[in-house]
Amino acid sequence: MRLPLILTLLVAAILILAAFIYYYNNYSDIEYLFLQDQEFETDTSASTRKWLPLNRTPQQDSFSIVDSGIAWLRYYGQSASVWGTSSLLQGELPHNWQNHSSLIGGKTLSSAKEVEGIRFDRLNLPRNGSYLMHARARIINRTLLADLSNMSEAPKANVGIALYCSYTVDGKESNYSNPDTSITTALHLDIFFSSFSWEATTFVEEYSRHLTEGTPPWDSDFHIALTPYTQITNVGSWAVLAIDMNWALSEAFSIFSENGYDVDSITVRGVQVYVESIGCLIEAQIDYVRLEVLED
Ligand SMILES: [Ca+2]
Repeated sequence: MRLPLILTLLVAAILILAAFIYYYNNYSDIEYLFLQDQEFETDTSASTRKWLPLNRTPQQDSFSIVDSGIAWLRYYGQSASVWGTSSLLQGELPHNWQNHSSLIGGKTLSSAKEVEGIRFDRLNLPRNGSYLMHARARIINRTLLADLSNMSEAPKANVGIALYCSYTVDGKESNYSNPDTSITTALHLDIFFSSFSWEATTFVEEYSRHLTEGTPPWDSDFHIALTPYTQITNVGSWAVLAIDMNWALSEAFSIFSENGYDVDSITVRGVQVYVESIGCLIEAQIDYVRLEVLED
């Protein structure tokens, strides 16, 4: 009677060990997205700059620069009907819009190499709390500009980081660089550091967790917007955020699923830090955006 019991225990132990090895190997296969010049140390005036200034819906008194260790972004959003952005780009935007420098990826920041994209699989995401985005930023100015009677929606002002991704459905990858903006080919994943909307007489915090589809002629892509639990609320003082990338990536896949899209993986191909607004002035500074992988 004893031998079968020992055998059973032995087999159970081997199975547990095999499961552990499988689990560990799977996770250790993950490659992580990092950023070049995540401390903003190379000024945008330098030819070796890693971040490219961009301005969508250009307006007077708007700019995006990296200077003396700080990314400084300002968008003067007078329009009552059109969003605009001041941003800094690294990597490639969808539809062949623009590209600059290169994202880096790998198992650690020190071993990360230039890559076209970093893929995250729905069924094999970085563990909860193991992959963090730290950002230090402050809002310099947030002011209502538009005449409220002309507004088609509430004036809004956001600061954040956008991950531009191709995606796969049933293993088939979207045609990220397709210049035809009437075709859905990309995910724009917006993670807000600060998100405010004008209500009656004041700015109030917005908490986003939704998917929208782009409006041509801009694009027809998927846009997922996420606000972390803690965001920058006051104007003037520096704030430090720690965003769990497991949360952001898991939420993106959940939101796709809730909207009926069965997406298996996303591949980050471009990143922008930005301010954006409609009907408001928004000005912010970012000291760093550090992506960090924690050891076991
Ligand atoms: Ca810095």
